Amino acid sequence: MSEIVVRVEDARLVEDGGPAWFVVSHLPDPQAVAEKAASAGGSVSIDDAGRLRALVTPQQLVNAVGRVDATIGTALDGLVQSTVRAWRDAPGTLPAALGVDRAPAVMGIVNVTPDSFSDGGVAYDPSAHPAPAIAHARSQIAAGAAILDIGGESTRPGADPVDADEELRRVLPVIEAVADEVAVSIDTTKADVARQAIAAGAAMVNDVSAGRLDPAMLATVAELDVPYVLMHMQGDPATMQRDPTYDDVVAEVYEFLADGLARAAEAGVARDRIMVDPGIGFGKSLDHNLALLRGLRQFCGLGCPVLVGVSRKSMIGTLTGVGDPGERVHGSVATAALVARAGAAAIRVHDVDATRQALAVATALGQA
Ligand code: HH2
Repeated sequence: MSEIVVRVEDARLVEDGGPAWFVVSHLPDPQAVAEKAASAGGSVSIDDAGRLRALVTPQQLVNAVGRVDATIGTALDGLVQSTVRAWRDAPGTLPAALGVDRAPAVMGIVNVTPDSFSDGGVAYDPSAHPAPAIAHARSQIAAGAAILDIGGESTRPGADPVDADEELRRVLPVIEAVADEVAVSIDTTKADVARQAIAAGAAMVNDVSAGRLDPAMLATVAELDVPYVLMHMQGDPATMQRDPTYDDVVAEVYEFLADGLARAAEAGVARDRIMVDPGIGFGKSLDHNLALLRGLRQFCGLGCPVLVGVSRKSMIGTLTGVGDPGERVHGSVATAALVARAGAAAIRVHDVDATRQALAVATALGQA
C-alpha cells in the first residue's frame, strides 16, 4: 500500500479552532473512518478512488482515524499538523543552500537551445556560443532574477533529444560565467549533466522528470546535497500533450509529488532541499492547468516551497488569443502575480523585469 497522503483544501478557520477541508488518500478503511468522522459532526464523503474528503478539525480527523486504527491515528497526527501549518505559512522559505531570502523569487529562464518553444535561439547561436548565452544570462540578472534556470535541452513536444555531451557543451560555459553573480539552477533530466553543472558552480538541480528519466538522478542529488526541483509530468515530453487524462488532476498531481518526496527521501535527499512544481503544461489540458493553478495553495501543504512555470506557455496563448509565444508577456505576468498571491515561492519566467515589477505590487497588496 502507498503511504497515506493528507491534503488540505482550505484551512483558514483552523487558527480560530474551526475545521478544515481535508482529503486523505490511501487510508486502509476509508468507509470506517468516514463513519467515525461523521459521528463527530463532520461533513464527509468518499470519492471513486477511495479518498476521504471531510470538513473536520485536525483533532477530529486524527481521532476518527485513531478509533479505526490506533497506530495509524498516532502516525497521522504529525502529518495532519504539519500539512495545516505548511498550508497556512505559504509561501515559506526557499532551500537555504540557494542563498535567496526573498519569496516569491523570480527565476529567470536561460534556454541555451535552438528549439525551445518560446525563445529558442535567443540565447544560443552555435557559431558564437557562448557569448550570446552569457549576455542573455547577464541581462536576466540585471533585470532582477534571484535565480537563473539554465538548460541545454528543450522539453517541448517534438523537440530533438540532446545527449549529455551536447547539453554540457551548451550549458557549462554559461554556468561558469555567471555562477558567482546569481544562484544557478541546472534544468536537466540527466544525472551526469547535473553533477558536472554543480561542479561548475550551479547551486540547484531542476529535473522535470522527478528522477524518472535517469535512475541515477535522485542518488546523485543526495550525494551532491543540493536543492532539487521535483516536478510532475504525465508521460514523457515527446507524447505528453497527446491526450492527457485525469479523474481528479489536483489529487493525482498532489499524490504524485507526495510519492516523489517519499522516493527522494529513500534515495537520501533531505526534504528541506526540495521544491515541488505541479508542472504546468506537462501532460495537461487547459482545464487541467487551470484546476492546478486554482488549487495551487494546496500544494504548499506538502511542506516544500512551490515553484510554478507558466511563462508564455500555450495556456496563456489559448486564454488571451495570442499565438506568438514571445507576445504572451501580459498574460504571463498577470498569472505570475496571481500565483504569487496563491503561495508560490518561486516563479520561472522569460520576462524577468516585468514579473519582478508585478510581484513587488502583488506581495505588497498581500501584506496585512
Ligand atoms: N517548464 C519548462 C522547462 N522546465 N521546469 C520546471 N521546474 N517547471 C516548468 O514549468 C518548466 C521547467 C518549459 O519551458 P521552457 O524552458 O521555456 O521551454 P523548453 O522546454 O521548450 O526549453
